[in-house]
Amino acid sequence: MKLPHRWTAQPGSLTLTHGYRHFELLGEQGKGAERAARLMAVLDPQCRLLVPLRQLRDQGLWQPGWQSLSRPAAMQIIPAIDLLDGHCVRLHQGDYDQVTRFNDDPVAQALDWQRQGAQRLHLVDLDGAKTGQPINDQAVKAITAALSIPVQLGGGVRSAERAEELLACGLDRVILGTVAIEQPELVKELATRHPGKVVVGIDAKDGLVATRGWIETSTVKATDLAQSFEGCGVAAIISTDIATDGTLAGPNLDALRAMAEASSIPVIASGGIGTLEDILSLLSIAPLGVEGVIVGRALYDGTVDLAEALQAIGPERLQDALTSPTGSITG
Ligand code: AMZ
Repeated sequence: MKLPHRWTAQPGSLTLTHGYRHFELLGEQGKGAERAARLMAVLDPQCRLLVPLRQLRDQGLWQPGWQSLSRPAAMQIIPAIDLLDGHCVRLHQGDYDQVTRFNDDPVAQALDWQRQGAQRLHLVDLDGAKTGQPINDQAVKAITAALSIPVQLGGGVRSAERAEELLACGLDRVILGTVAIEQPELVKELATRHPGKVVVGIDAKDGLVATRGWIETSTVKATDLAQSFEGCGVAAIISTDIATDGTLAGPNLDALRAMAEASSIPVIASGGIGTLEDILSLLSIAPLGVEGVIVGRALYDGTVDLAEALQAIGPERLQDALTSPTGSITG
């Protein structure tokens, strides 16, 4: 019997888990099979606990301190390249009329961030997001071929054929935004066919989901959309707060906390990072399942140094956050 390590506590158990929602259990040497059988009896198919943690504790199946001690997940810092007509740009709050052009050589830019230690690259085809057409494919494919780190792409991925074409070209993950709201079944099918490869991009304006280059806003709550993909194999949710995107004003921690609480799918924070302190502030919600952060303008402007940030957010720092929760985690 293969027992997963990752667990999600029921909301009612949060006081018992000191606010931890997502955590890992360690086996006890020599008692793996017996423990697994007892644990399987209190889990649903998505590995959610069906009973309060108190009951597990009373049965000797869980105790504070078991969580994530062997394999702390790292908070990934993911540099972003937004492509508009083949150039590296940043928009202010996603507004196509407020463009800053930073580099005309996207491959050189991508290689530079890989050289500085990035473990993953986030690409956005802004023309694709607006028009649904793959306008920046030449740059996307050249970057994917040049880099050795995994590359993910969002913007204009609106069909299974397009998603699969990109994965076949070597993209590690495809990000689906507009179709997540317009054709959720497509996302679920793709996530089932390509485990670990499908990410949902949820871009929110005042908590409501925006689509098509953020030109349209829906009446769907971002947290409801996140919840609707629970248990269907989506690798992560990229949660973007449009009001802070491209502003360097700091992340919207409340919105991110709500997104992390809405489902057990890992959340990648996007929008508003301006300083190293902004990145470190996310550690307070890392135990809720926030596993990465996308950084764009701050890297181009030099207000965040990628190598320094990667160093600062190393596993030891994260371990501190996981083992010493603060009041802000439990809210
Ligand atoms: O900045 C924008 N206006 C913008 C942007 N960065 N509009 C869309 N996007 C990104 C989303 C997501 O990664 O954050 O494009 C992707 C979604 O594209 P689509 O085509 O699936 O809705």
